[in-house]
Amino acid sequence: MIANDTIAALSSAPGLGAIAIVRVSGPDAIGITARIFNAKQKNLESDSQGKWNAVSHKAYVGQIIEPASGEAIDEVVAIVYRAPHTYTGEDLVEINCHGSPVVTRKITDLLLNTGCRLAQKGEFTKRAFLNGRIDLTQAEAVLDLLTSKTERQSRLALTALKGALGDEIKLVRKSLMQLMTRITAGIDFPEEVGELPFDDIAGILESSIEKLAELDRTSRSGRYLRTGLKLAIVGRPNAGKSSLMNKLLKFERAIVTDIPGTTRDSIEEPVDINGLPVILIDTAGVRDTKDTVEQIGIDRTIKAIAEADLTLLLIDGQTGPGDDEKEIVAELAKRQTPVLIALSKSDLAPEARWTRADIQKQFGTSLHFALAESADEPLKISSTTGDGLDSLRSAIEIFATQGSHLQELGGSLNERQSQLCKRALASLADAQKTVRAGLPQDCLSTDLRGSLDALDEIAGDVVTEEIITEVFANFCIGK
Ligand SMILES: Nc1nc2c(ncn2[C@@H]2O[C@H](COP(=O)(O)OP(=O)(O)OP(=O)(O)O)[C@@H](O)[C@H]2O)c(=O)[nH]1
Ligand SMILES: [Mg+2]
Repeated sequence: MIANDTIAALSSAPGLGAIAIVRVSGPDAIGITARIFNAKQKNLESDSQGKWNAVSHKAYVGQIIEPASGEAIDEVVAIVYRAPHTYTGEDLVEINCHGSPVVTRKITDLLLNTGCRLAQKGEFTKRAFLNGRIDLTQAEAVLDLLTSKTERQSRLALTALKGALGDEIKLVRKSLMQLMTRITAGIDFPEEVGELPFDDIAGILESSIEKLAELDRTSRSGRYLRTGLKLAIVGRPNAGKSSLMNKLLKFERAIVTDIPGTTRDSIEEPVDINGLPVILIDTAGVRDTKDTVEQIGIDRTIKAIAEADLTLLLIDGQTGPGDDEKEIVAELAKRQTPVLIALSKSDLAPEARWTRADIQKQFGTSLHFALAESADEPLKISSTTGDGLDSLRSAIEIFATQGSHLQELGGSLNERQSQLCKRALASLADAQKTVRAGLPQDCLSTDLRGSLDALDEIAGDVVTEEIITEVFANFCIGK
């Protein structure tokens, strides 16, 4: 795509800063900048008509000048990038000016009055995509990187930005494309090429399904990484829930007393747990009560369980599980919210040893445990000494990432990508049925085409204007 207009916008954060960057991109980016920029070396690099022959990837020191009045606006450094090796794939100039909102507005206004149009949200990145500099997964990774709140998020976004996620999809796409070509050749030239054995087809379908299913499993972790994992701490009154919340937050957010029923309302706070954005929810302890206010709090605990991605059932290590936990365990069993169990106050009860099996037996219910049995030793924690909190953080991390190697898989699928991945998987499952039923091989082409189309849409090889608009709508102006 060659855009015929040149866009400009402030690309650094709005507001006061030491420096700011105004970006200009498009066919006339250098010409327009030249009209408002008086570079110290500019004259040396002008042709006979006075046109600025700026050298690519070079920084020019100079002044921004209001053309009408000749008034100097700011002392800046303009970096020129010539197409095609630029962020957008077009001629691009980055004007590094002083970070005053007055200066940046003035420079942007000058550019807009000299032939630029104000860039739309994400338009620089959109142009990079349309010019084939990046695929759609990389464009989405740009947004993920910009909005990342933890180190883990930004590392993962950077991996996808380098194109690793798109490459994984392209590998599957390539083998399915080869399969389709081979099947077609076999049908068109039965004598020369011959039909591909069904076992070979089944093998390729199976490995493609396996890979796509593995990638799709990353989407749940991706959601936790992008929007945060909701973790509700639940248990009977006085189990130590609020103390744990405060310890994880490293500040005294919730009231702690030795009076059972201290916490009345659910309290939510964000916290970084091993690089994961987690929304901690401290809840009112559940028990039979005639106190109206306490009962409202308990109703809110039940609601928190329903909304949580993960619950931590905290059992007082001094007493172990008992009748007091009955109601809450029943609720957890009913909701099937993933559960981690921890025994609290290990400083007072170092010998506590209840396992998940003991708890299942005691209550005769089957809970939906967050981790596999092997990874789920009974956690013993103390909010007083901090013992066991690292193990608790690891357990939360293992649950959120499902132990999957998101880095190696190139990132995690977002909602859009996951839906397309599921569509590709459904088409491949249909193809498998066709193979198993021993139907003629030409029956496979519709299903293979269906999965290829879905995969193409993930990387953006084939997308509608509507999808592009939707992807870039979440960006900010200047990116
Ligand atoms: N020694 C020791 N005491 C603890 C620990 N955790 C909590 N406590 C004490 O246990 C009592 C209850 O703690 P909270 O954190 O308020 O318990 P809770 O589960 O929030 O109770 P409710 O809000 O009533 O449901 C307080 O006296 C805490 O100081 C711990 O790890 N070790
Ligand atoms: Mg409390």
